[in-house]
Formats: sequence, C-alpha cells, structure tokens
Amino acid sequence: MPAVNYRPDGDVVVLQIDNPPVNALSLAVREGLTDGLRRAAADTAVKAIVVAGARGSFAAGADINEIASGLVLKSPITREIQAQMEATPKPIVAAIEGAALGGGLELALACHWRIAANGAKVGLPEVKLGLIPGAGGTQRFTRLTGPEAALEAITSGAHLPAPRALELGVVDALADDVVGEAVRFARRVVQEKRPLRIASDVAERITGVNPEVFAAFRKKIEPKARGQLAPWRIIDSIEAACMRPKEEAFRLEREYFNECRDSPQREALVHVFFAEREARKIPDVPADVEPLAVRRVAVVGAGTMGGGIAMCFANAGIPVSLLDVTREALDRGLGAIRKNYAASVARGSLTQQRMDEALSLIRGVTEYEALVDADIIIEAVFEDLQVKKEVFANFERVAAAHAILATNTSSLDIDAIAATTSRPEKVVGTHFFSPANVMRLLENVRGTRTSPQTIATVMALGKTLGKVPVLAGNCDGFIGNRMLQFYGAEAEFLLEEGATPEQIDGVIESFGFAMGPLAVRDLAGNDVGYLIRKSRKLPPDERRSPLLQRLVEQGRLGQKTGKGFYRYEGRTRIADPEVLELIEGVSRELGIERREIDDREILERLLHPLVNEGARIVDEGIALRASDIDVVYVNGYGFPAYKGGPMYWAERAGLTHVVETMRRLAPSHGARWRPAPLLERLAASGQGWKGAQ
Ligand code: 3H9
Repeated sequence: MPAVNYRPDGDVVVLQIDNPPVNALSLAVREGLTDGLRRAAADTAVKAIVVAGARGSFAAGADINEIASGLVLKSPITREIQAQMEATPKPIVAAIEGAALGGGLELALACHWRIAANGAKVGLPEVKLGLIPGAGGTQRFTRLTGPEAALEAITSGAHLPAPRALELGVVDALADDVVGEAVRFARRVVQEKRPLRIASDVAERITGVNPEVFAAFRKKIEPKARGQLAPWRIIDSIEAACMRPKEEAFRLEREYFNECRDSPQREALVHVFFAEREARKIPDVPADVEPLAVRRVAVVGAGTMGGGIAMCFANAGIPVSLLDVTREALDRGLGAIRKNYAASVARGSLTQQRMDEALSLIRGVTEYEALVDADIIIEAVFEDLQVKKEVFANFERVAAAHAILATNTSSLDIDAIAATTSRPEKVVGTHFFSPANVMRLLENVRGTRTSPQTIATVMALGKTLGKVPVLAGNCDGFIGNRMLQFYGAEAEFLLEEGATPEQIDGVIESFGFAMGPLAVRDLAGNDVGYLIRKSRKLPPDERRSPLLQRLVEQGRLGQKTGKGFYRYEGRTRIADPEVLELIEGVSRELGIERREIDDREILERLLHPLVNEGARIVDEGIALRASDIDVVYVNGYGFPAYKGGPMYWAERAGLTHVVETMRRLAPSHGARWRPAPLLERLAASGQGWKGAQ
C-alpha cells in the first residue's frame, strides 16, 4: 500500500496521505508527497493539486518515533517538501478533515489555501512534546494570524476547532464535503487565474508589531512555563518572525527546534506521550472486549467531588443525574456547579450557550429510584467504608441489571465494597482528582472480581471525558495516594531535622511542581491530613512525626484558618516564625539536633521514597508498568511533565541513588522504608524499569 495515493480527478490531482493510524509524516509519506508533487507538476493535464488525508484525518504531524530516535531525518524532510510546494506554479489546496497537527498543519500551511471540515481541528502541539514547530510553523502561522494569536496558540499547543481557525486566518474556508470542495475551489482558482497565496510571504499582520507584545507575553506565561525550554523558544521564534528578515527568522526557528529536540525535556515529554497511550492497554482485557455503551450516568453525593464529576459528564454531552438525599444538600451542590460554570463564562473560557447546554444535562434527584436508567452509577460520598457500603446497598436495590457500580474512593477497599452487592464483576473504582472537572487523571481501580467489560468501559470512559485513564490494582491508596504518604511523612521528618517549610516547598517548586508538600497540606487542610494519618495503621517500628497533630491542636489547619505551615494573607503564604518555634520545640522534644540540610538531600529524601514505593507497586502488579506511575504523577499530582514522572526521573538519575537513600533512611524510619527488592535487583543489574516487565 502506498503511503500517499495519487488520485486524478479530472484536471485536479488529490494527493491522499494514507499512513495509519494517524497519517504521521513518516519517511514513506514524505517520499510519496515529493514524488506526487513532482509527477503532478510535470503532467500538463494537471492544473491543480489537493493534499488530503485518508480515513477522515489529515495528518497528526511528524512521526514522533522518528524524532525521538535522535537520528537525522532522511531526505526528503518536511521543509524540503514545503519548498517544493511553494515553488510549484500550480495551485495547491489542503483539504483538512479530522486533525491537522504539528508537522501536519505545517504541511497545510505551505499549501496555497486551506479548506477545513466543520468538525476538524488544527494546531501546533509541539510544545507538549518539548519541541517547537520545526517546519516553519511559528513563521507561517504568525504571518497569517499576527503575533498575539500565534503566541497563545503555539505556546499552549491548543487544538483549534475549525471555526476558530477560520476566524484567525489559519484556514480559508469551511465545508462539509472537504475534498470535493477543495477540488472545486482549486478549479475556480485556476479559472480565475488567482495569484497563488504563499503564507511565508504574507506580511500584513507581522508589520509594525510593537515589541512590547513579546515582553508582556513572557511575563504572562512565566508562572506556567518556568523551568521549561520550549515555550520560551516558541516566543523567541515568533518574535523573530515579526522582527527579523524572513530567511533569518526561518533559520532561527530551525536552530531553536534543534536545541529543543536535543534537550532532556523533549525526551521526558515524549516518554509521557507514549506512556499515556500505553497506559490504556490492559494485557488481560483485549482490545476486542466491547465496552458498555454509556448513555446515562448517575452520580451520588452532591459535594465538591460529586458535583465536579457530574460536570465532567455534562461537558462530554452525557446526561447525568446527581443525587443527594436531602434537598438542601442537593441545592447546595447544584448551586456550586452553576457558580463554577458562571465563573468560566465570566473568564471567557466558556460561552453562555455551552453553559446552558451543560446545565440542561444535569438533573438533580433525591430518590435512589431515579437512578434506574443509569448505565453507570458513581458513588462520591463521604470517605468512610461503612457509609459507602450503605450507598452500595441502595444501588443493589435500584440499579439496572447491566449497570456498572463505581466508587470514587481514593483509598478504600474495592473488594469490601463489592461484597455488599450481588454483582462484584460490575464494581470498580473510578478515582477522580479534585477539581474533578479540571484534573486530567482518572485512576480506575479493579477489584478481584471486576470483569474485563467493566474495566474496558471505565478505561473508554476516561477517553470520552477527555481524561487520561490509568488502571490500578486494589490496595490502600491504590497507586497515587499509596506512594504519596511517604513523600508527605518525609517532609515532616525533614522539618524535625532542621529544614524550614519555605526551604522544603522551595526545593520542590524549583524542581517543577506547582506547589510544595507543605503548601499543599495547608491547602487541603491539616485536620484532613491528620485524620487520614490517624486512620492508617502504621507498623510499630515506623517513625512518626507529632508535627501535624501539634498544628491541628493550635488551630493551624491551613489556608482555611489563615495559618498552618505558613501564615496567610488571602492566599499569599508568608513564612511564620511561630511555626518555626513550634517545629524547633518538636525537634527538642524528640532529642533531634537540628542541622543545615542541603537542597539536594531534601529533593532526594522527598522523591526517592516515592519511587521506592512505586517499585513495590510495580512488583505487586498494582501498577501494570512503571510508566503508568509516571502518568499518574504527571496528571494527578503535579509532577513536572518535562521531567517525565518520578519513575522516569529516577531511572535517568540512576536507580542506585534511590537504593542508597532508602538504605540510609530505613534504620531510623522502619521496615517499610527499606529498598524495594525489585529496585535493588534492577539497580544491581543496571537495568531500567523495562527489566521489571
Ligand atoms: C511535529 O510534528 C514536529 C514538527 O513540527 C517538526 C517537523 C515536521 N507519531 O493518541 P491516539 C500514535 S511533532 C507517531 O491514541 P487519538 C499513538 O502513539 C508531532 N505516532 O489517538 C497511538 O499508537 P498506539 C506533533 C503517533 O485518536 C496511535 O497513534 N503532533 C503520532 O486519541 C493513536 O493515537 C502531535 O503532537 C505521531 N505524531 O488521538 C500530535 N500521533 O495505538 C500527536 C499518534 O500504538 N497525536 N500516534 O498506542 C495526537 O495528539 C493524537 O494522537 C491525535 C489522535 C489527536 C492525532
């Protein structure tokens, strides 16, 4: 099968890219395009060319595997094909269906005109792979849209819906029958002898640009882009498009692309890209297991989590019943949802019409009987096993026979919950993260008897909701929270030994997390953290810190009481000498001599125990693979994606370092802090996590 089909249609030739699954621009595609262009240019019967994609999609960009190989791409490279297009005297029209992303859009931008299907999406998402567009994307896009829109679109990597792309000038027209319309359009252009429109020569929107635009944008993205390379190089490249001669600007884009391609950040982000896709593959749930069709959903519990989960479904266009047993709690929950949507409308990130559509899909109910038509019921009530069991007993009474019964628990035993029903094969954990309508991670949890179809359904649901699903086995805390307890505890031990809250949070935030562990505690509430801690039965030999309890006793519950590990003015945290006194008091009480602790020790002592527990989780089969843990931490716990996730990061730094840290900690911290046997094995053999499979 050729990777590019040559399809004459009268005096127009359609070059159709056909490279499953996503029409990536592999070498075979590039060769096919170059040959097709040459043949069409040479054939006097051909008056115009349309470039399109097979199977309803244009092209998803460069082949990421090829870029990740680090090898120099074989000629013809995309830039050479673009030069060939721009030198062709015959009109070339891109017919964009599905997705035109990255190099795919760059290819379309080198065509003279672009026609997109109404439902198509276009974008330059390279930033998410730690790259900048490397085939003139920052140049041609900016020339068509002007710098403001280009800065927003390319630094965010957003997928723009076709109508928005039309508004911005990235595409020239929308159509239903895209290829047909592109062919007709090409003929019209020939008949009218319209001059060819070469995007790299369009200059109106890059002329007379105020350089302040770039300074202001750099300031704006600083909090989000801190520590990363690609977003800054994208701005540099767009600035060059506006401020430098064309050839120099294109050359700079190439240099920045190479710099990003060769950076460890690119490598880490490509790891995350493939890890997210790998996580959807469950070895004992073959791809042909048909997920249950989810047409109606019910969520039980109208608190913050339940409301957020209901919003996820409404946003995906799925009708959802939200149940709370009292009218008052239900009204409060529905009110919070309305407020949430209204805030998005006020911010401009949602239209009033979309808000109305979403709200019309959420129905508040107070009777369990109303859940009878749901295909999946998700419980999101108080985190208490007894309460959850009672709720599941109600499900047992009313749920349709085919319905899946899911729990949003963040740590409780799925099998114990399943045991209250007569259909344990339909019971599963769907652990959403707060705020549920924003956070991308969906940690699905299988019980001993959860059926393949139930698993396939909740994994597919993750995709429907635009989330990143990962499957975990059943244990206390599953993947994410089970690992996190070590990180949280170690932060307190470091305080006892001499570190300050600012130092600990500073180290973690410089590493790339949005917030350090103590600031997170203050946000979630130290009373909540303390309760969870108290409910855990720690082995007698395990080190414990009384710090959290002391804070709670003194009313330092965190942001909600204006003081916790910090003092707060609004949301601004301020170091508080009173806390330091309290911490020093605890050190004295425990007979610990405080010392200077350097930043590296802080980082390793916080992250290595996390990785060590991750190794146990892989060894026990709770996570199917180490990379699933990376997906969990990047999407649910704020681990910087450009460092690849904790397991990837540790492997790059050397697993032996983790073993050494754990050997140092275990004598004072207890048996659970000993190096995981799997980790010791892999470190000794020099194998990475692949050795665990
Ligand atoms: C670039 O273009 C650089 C240029 O500027 C520079 C020079 C030209 N390559 O996501 P899915 C695989 S950088 C190779 O599940 P969906 C994917 O791994 C690129 N493989 O489907 C998966 O494989 P498997 C910029 C790719 O329907 C399968 O295809 N472009 C590529 O949910 C299905 O993928 C991007 O960043 C690729 N480019 O979503 C776009 N893309 O089945 C990246 C996908 O074995 N791609 N695969 O696990 C996407 O965003 C989504 O795949 C897309 C489809 C939205 C297209």
